[in-house]
Amino acid sequence: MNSLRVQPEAVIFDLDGVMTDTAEYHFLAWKALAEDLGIAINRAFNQRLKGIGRMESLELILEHAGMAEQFSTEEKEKWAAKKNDHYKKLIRLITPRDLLPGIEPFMKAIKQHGIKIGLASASRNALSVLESLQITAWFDGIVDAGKIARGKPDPEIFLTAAQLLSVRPDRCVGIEDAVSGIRAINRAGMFSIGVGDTRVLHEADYVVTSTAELDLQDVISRFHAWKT
Ligand code: B16
Ligand code: MG
Repeated sequence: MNSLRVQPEAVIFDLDGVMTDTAEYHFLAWKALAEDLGIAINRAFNQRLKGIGRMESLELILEHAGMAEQFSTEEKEKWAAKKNDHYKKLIRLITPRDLLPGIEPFMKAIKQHGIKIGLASASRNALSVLESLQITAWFDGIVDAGKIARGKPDPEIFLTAAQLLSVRPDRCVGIEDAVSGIRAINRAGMFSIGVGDTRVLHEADYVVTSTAELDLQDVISRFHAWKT
């Protein structure tokens, strides 16, 4: 029976919040920067920053406080660089033990099935994070966020990953913790898996509350059902 199942040919991962909890470090760094600017942000607001690029995140924080017009582009770049310096200090603490639960066995199973693995992270720090986690070699294709013109929810980053892997988008599974990321996967015509709160990620084809629930056989069955 199994051989009749339509199997995905690639699984494309988001990084922050899916493979490791850098989403928390991004939050802490933005929260500190926002405090410097006299702005309070909480975890609920942070949901809107997940998956969104650095400058866009700063714009959202300033808009949230009605301060969008107060700074020049130069000043905004300075604030964004300050956040990034803080974030880079926090990610120095990352070790292989910071891989989220279940990710390692899930990736090993994907490899054993001859399915390709891609990375579609909006982060320009993605390579350092992968190095710290010691998982760079697991990937068959890593998108360079610096070369992506339109951020999530635009599908560009996921479509670029599929192209790098030479796999048709409708043969790919995308995994994301952000609403913007799920929308990008859906718009790319891929099967979307959300990691997090079902109420927040309800646009995903399938949602797990934790990466520990990711099971390749289950993903293959759901992908098959989605395709047929
Ligand atoms: P950086 P992902 C995204 O990574 C984060 O979710 C988002 O919070 C961050 O602002 C963005 O990367 C840019 O990151 O400032 O390091 O370039 O979730 O797409 O892996
Ligand atoms: Mg993410």
